[in-house]
Amino acid sequence: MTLTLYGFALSNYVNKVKLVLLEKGLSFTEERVAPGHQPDDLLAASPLGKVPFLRTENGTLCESSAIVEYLEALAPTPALLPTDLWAAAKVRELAVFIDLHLELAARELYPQAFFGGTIGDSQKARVRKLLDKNIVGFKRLAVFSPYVAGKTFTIADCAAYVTLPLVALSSKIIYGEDLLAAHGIDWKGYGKLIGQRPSAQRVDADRKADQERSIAAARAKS
Ligand SMILES: N[C@@H](CCC(=O)N[C@@H](CS)C(=O)NCC(=O)O)C(=O)O
Repeated sequence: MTLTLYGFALSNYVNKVKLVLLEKGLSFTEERVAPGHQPDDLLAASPLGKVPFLRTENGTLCESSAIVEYLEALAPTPALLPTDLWAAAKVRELAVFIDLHLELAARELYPQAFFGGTIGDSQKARVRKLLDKNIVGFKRLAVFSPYVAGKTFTIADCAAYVTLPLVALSSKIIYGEDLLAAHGIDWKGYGKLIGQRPSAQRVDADRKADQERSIAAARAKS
């Protein structure tokens, strides 16, 4: 199966999928696509212009969670979901929770935290309330012993590893307080553990290289 991952190395959702591809030892190529600037043929693959999407011999697939599920079925070993049905459902529950209730809430802060924009005070207050509530909820579900869903590395770790630093960093920049740490989540310790994996090291190295390329390109323009 020929697999091509479309996106860019700064994207957390792209990196979630890339972690799965790397963990499974699947061979794949990457095509850089900047978000929101897609010609019609790419919009056919990802109708909202979002990344990632995956091209396979069967066609294209968007939405990182659908891609992850497809890859798990395509290459069942090493397994990133438990074989027990219920245990697998609990891992999926946590992975969805991370995307919907941590990442999507924190995402509202990114324009000001990372991209030089501004967001209003009422938005900041609303997101703060939501994050406080959702992080407490996340703490109830997450296990961290040592992996986010329990004893084994799973798709929930692929979501957590790319999301937790963004929640921590964006809240620190906007509110002056890392809300994950404030709620007692040792995301740095967890990040160190996952960061030892070759898959995570590759994702981190690619992200840094992409960041440096963007900075150099912006400098060259000015
Ligand atoms: N639910 C989507 C979210 C993907 C997403 O939001 N990707 C961002 C990059 S991290 C993007 O493409 N944003 C551009 C846009 O929304 O126009 C997924 O899981 O794949």
